[in-house]
Amino acid sequence: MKKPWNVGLIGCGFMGRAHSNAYRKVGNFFDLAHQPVLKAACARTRSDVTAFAERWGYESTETDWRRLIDRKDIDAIDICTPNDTHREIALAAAAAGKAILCEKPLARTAAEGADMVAAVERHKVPNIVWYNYRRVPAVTLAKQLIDAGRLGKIFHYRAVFLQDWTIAAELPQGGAGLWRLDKNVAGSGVTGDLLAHCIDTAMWLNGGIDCVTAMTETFVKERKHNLTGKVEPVGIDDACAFLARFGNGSLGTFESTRYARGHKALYTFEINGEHASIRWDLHDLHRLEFFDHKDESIVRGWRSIHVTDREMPYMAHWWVPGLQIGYEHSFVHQVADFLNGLAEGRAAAPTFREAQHTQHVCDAVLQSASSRQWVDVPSD
Ligand code: SOE
Repeated sequence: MKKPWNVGLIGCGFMGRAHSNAYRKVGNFFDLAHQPVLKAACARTRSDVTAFAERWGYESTETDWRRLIDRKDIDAIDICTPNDTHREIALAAAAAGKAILCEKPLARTAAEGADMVAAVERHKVPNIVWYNYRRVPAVTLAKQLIDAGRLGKIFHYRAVFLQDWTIAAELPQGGAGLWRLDKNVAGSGVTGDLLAHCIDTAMWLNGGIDCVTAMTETFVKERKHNLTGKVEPVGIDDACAFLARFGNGSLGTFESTRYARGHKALYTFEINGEHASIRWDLHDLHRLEFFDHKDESIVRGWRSIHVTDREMPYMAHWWVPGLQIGYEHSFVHQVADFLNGLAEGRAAAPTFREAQHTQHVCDAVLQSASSRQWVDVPSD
């Protein structure tokens, strides 16, 4: 008999849907000691949360997240709200002894993140941040190949995350759906939203980043604010490119923008090592490209590995070899790993403390862009 694990989800937007889908599916595909129960959904607007709860099968609703956290029948709080609320909700949830699953980025700044790390560690509550791309099977396979030494010494790490949805100058900032353009709410633009993913994956695959030098640009300087109705300065970075030095001696280049016409979510990375190289592309997420210099020269070349065999990460839980899975499955994998960790009394990555390293890199990137200097990344 599985143990019920009661989830209280706060925020009913895009990520609320992605996480709810994962809670619903995970028990069908993974053998777990716990079964997620969609106990309560919470959002400020009664009609929104009622419709969301009906669609996804939540047993009850709340419109005040503090009431949700006070409830004795909730084991875990899932934070899917805009970034400016993460710290306050996490601190209250930790004090109430709830497990916490927090949407990325952990916080707007490393200072906020530090309070969150301190709270979950003080109250000893299980915690994780939803950096979901780690759990795309092809990305996890890249990690296994690197850890097995197949690339040898790593020289280069190259990542981009390109979008084009904010090019129109008439697009307002702020409010539902557009809070990512409001610096007070989001904390930053592409750095915290998109590069945070690239940084998390990069440090997981290639180790810590020592220092960075960055440039940012805000192409549209003023936008109407949806909440005030006034035209206000835009504070976020629309685009950011930075160079990084990793602790292992390799060089990193990172670029992100919401102004790359034609790209909706092109996240790619390439890693070049002494013996081999690896390349991955979110638009073809079930494939890992691999070049091995040890291959015989007459057949040497980039191979495109279709990551669907049972021996490949997570794939034994899904269909038969050759049939691929997609974006939403990375969230299912995260819940499975988190619950396995819970059952075995160990943390699943990235914990708040691990995700705080990404906050430090983001802060250093933004600091470097404004000072035009190389900035060292704090190590804790
Ligand atoms: C932004 O458009 C966004 O939805 C990010 O917030 C997500 O984290 C990313 O995975 C896709 O793009």
